Amino acid sequence: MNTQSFVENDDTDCPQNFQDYLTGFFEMRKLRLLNAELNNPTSNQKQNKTKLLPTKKDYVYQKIMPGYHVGIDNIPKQLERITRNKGTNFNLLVAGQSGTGKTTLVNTLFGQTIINNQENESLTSCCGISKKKMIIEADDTQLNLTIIETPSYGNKTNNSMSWIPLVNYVDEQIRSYIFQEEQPYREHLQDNRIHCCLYLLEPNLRKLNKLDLITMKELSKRVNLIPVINKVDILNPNMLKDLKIQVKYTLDNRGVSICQFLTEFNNENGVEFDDIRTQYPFGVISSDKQILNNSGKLVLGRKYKWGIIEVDNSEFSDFLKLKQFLINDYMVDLVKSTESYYESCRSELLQTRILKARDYSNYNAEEYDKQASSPLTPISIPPDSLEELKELDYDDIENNKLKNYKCYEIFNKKLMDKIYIDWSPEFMERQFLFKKKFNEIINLEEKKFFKWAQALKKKQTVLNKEITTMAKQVEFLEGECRNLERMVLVDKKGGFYSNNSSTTLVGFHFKR
Ligand SMILES: Nc1nc2c(ncn2[C@@H]2O[C@H](COP(=O)(O)OP(=O)(O)OP(=O)(O)O)[C@@H](O)[C@H]2O)c(=O)[nH]1
Ligand SMILES: [Mg+2]
Repeated sequence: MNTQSFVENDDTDCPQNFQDYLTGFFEMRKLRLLNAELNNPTSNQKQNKTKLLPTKKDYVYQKIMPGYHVGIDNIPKQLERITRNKGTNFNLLVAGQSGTGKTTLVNTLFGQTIINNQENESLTSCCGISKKKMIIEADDTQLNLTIIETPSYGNKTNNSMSWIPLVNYVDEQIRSYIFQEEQPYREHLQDNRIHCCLYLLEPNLRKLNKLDLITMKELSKRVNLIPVINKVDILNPNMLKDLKIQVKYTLDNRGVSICQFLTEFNNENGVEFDDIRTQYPFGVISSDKQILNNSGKLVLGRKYKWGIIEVDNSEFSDFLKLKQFLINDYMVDLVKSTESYYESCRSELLQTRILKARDYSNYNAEEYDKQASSPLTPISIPPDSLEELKELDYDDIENNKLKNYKCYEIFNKKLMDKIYIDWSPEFMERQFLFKKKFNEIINLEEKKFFKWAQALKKKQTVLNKEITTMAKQVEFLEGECRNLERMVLVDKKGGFYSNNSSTTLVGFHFKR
């Protein structure tokens, strides 16, 4: 199967080189490794050795006396009670281009209009991302649900960079949580980390949009991604089958991983979630309108001239499978697996902050000037703090214990955010475009200046010639003046003079 042809504008839409650009924590890792290599080529090996998490190997297997009831079998019930009382937080990102049916699908999943499109505009909205928090209660159980949507996604004339704010938003939620955890009071800690992303695709039989592909690829590195083809009611079963095969094949071949974190998490917990890997993409029909079905029952569905389709009719739609996976079976697993991803991001960020400190403690202004491309941006660190940074053990950072906190204090959120911005593809692209524009302006001005200088030179030559001619004329006229003076003198003394034209005076010799 040829996936090349299934991706729209493969060579022209989103810039190829940015497809492999990494942002956020991936960028951080790149920066950290680069810094480590620049400063100490052998440091990578040293860093890898630190692994402090206790493993099951540390435990001793203890048998309980037969007939004695310890009560550990009640732990699941206790957890159930806690979950019932506290509720479960679930942050669901519903992404996809405008009009793919994101709002409708969310409403269909929860069986009522929990979001409406008018309201969407007034929700907490930033960079084309809207967010709504709600508490859903059913059977004594509470779900603290946050729906993050991307209204009007892909509506720009040039969408090559549209995916970056969305991906940055996902990273920012993790970064924000890490920094919130460092605060002394954590009661108001807001957990906005994305647990799962439903990415909605149009039922387009011809092409997979390039923006969709790159967004899914980048999101799949960060969240549990589930691709969904919506509005499959416009396709017949064979068309839907073909489309699913095409989409699956393309995503597999373009490195888009489905629920990657769930997979990693599964391996650790000895569970296999094969269904999600074999069944994706889900082809669904969504509708937030209730209609009367043939048995006279109100159901969610769509009405056509020829009849009706219920959204949960498994013959035409995978809606039930999706709902089963997302809510009934694996919601907690999706949340838990995000936690393990968070751990790796947290460790990445903290390590980067320590290694940044090492770089600054070795910081040499002259060296910095020599390497214009150095990833170090000068910041002002008080001299005593700099001394403290110099004293830390960077080869074995665990030796520093709480002293490492000094690094976290200096390389705080503000500074780390700046580093992220400096390294983000969007910033780099903008920097590149500004530099290009600046060079174009300089070239244009230089050309103008050159033309102007040439014209001035020409003018100068003409003027010089004029000056020479005029100087000659002046010289000639001065000569004439002198002759006339002499003639006047001769006349006064009673000598001879002529009234004729000046030419007769040329070469006239006076006797004084
Ligand atoms: N035929 C059909 N139409 C659908 C389906 N799902 C949604 N729609 C229609 O698609 C249109 C757009 O749906 P929305 O839910 O507003 O799409 P959106 O992705 O939220 O759009 P933005 O908020 O602009 O990004 C509406 O008219 C929906 O009724 C479906 O499964 N089948
Ligand atoms: Mg919407």
